[in-house]
Amino acid sequence: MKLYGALASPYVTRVLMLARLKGIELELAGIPGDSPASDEYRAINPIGKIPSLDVDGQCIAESEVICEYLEDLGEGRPGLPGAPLERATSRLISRIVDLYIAPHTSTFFRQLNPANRDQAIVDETATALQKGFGYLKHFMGSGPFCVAGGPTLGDCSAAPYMMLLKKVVFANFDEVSDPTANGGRLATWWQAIQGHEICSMTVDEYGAAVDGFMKYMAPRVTGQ
Ligand SMILES: N[C@@H](CCC(=O)N[C@@H](CS)C(=O)NCC(=O)O)C(=O)O
Repeated sequence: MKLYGALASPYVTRVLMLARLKGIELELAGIPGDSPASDEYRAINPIGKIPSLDVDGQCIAESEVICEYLEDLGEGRPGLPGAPLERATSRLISRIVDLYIAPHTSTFFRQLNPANRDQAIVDETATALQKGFGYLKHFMGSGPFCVAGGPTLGDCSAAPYMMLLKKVVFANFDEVSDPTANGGRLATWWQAIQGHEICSMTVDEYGAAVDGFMKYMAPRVTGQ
C-alpha cells in the first residue's frame, strides 16, 4: 500500500496518524506530477485531492474512507472503539471536523492578508467556527480523548485540524480564541493528544509542515 499525498495536509495526517496508531506501515509516496491538479495524479484520482491510497494498483480516495479501509483490514490495534455507540461518536467527531470546522478554516485562509480583509466575513466565520467547537464539545465523550481513554478516528481527524487552526486562525485573528487554551473539554482533549507519543509526534510533524507551507505562501496570502 502507498499513500499519495504530502504531510502539509490535515487529511493526509489523519490517515498517517490512524495507520501509526494501528501499527500499519504506510509509505508516504508524494504526489504524482507534484500536484493534486496534475494530469498524472488525476489519472489516479480524478477528484484531484490528497490523500489517496494505492492498494495493488487500485485507488481509494477520501481520507475518511481510507481510514475505514485500514480499520476493515482487521490488522493491528483498533482505530475505532469497540462499542457501536462509541464507534458512532468517533465517526461523528470526524464528520463534524469535515462539515463544521474545515470549511471555515479555508475561509480564514482567504482572509489572511489584513490589507484585503473583509471584516464582515471574518466575524461571520468566527461565529460559525465557535459553533463548530461547541458541536465537538457537545458530542465528545467523557474522555480524555474524543471518545474514551485512547485515541481513535475522531482524534486523528480533529487533532491535525486543531493544529492547523492554531497556526492559521488563532495566531492571526483575534476574533477567535483557542478553545484548547483555557480549560474545558477541548483543553483536556488537547492535553491528552499532547501526552500521547504517536499523536503528539504526528501532530508536531504536521505543524512543522504547516509552518513550511505558510512561509512559502506568505508573500501571496499575508502580503508580507
Ligand atoms: N474530503 C477530502 C478532502 C481532501 C482535501 O481537501 N485535500 C486538499 C489538501 S489539504 C487538496 O488535495 N486540495 C487540492 C485541491 O483542492 O486542489 C478528504 O477527506 O480526503
